[in-house]
Amino acid sequence: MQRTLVLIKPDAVQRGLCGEIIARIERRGLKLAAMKLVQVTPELAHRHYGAHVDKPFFEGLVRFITSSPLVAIAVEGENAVDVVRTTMGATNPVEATPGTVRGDFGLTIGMNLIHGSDSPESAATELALFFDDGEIIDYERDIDGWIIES
Ligand code: IDP
Ligand code: MG
Repeated sequence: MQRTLVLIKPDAVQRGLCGEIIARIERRGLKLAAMKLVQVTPELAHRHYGAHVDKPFFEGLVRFITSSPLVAIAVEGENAVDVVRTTMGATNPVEATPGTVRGDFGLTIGMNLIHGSDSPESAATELALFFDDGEIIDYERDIDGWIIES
């Protein structure tokens, strides 16, 4: 079992796509373990996207991610990190496969709708930025016996 951080980015919130994106995550069989609307501060943006600080797009990325609220979700399930990444599609929507979030709703790389952690290690770091321990809820779903082979 893994947990990963999903961010429904400001462009998707503004476009009214939260329900659509959450539905895709749920239909995949993944479980919501925590969820909240967050107005990201420049400080949080710098911590979350610290790996990109030297990239030419960094300043624009921080401006975008702090421009309007986003939805932060702790997503749980078997191989959650990779399953979320394939559900998202490639970083650049031009290259994202139709059927993925970015491939169905995105057009430009700067507004690509969704974030998902890229490894279990970054998931742990990123989840800690957005959620306190007590906010991530451990609970059982009866349906899981029909989603996950025992
Ligand atoms: P990812 O979101 O698919 O993991 P990363 O390479 O980690 O992609 O980049 C983080 C975010 O930075 C991207 O989702 C995108 O919003 C933005 N970004 C990445 N590359 C570019 C670029 O070349 N121009 C503008 N924004 C970019
Ligand atoms: Mg990334």
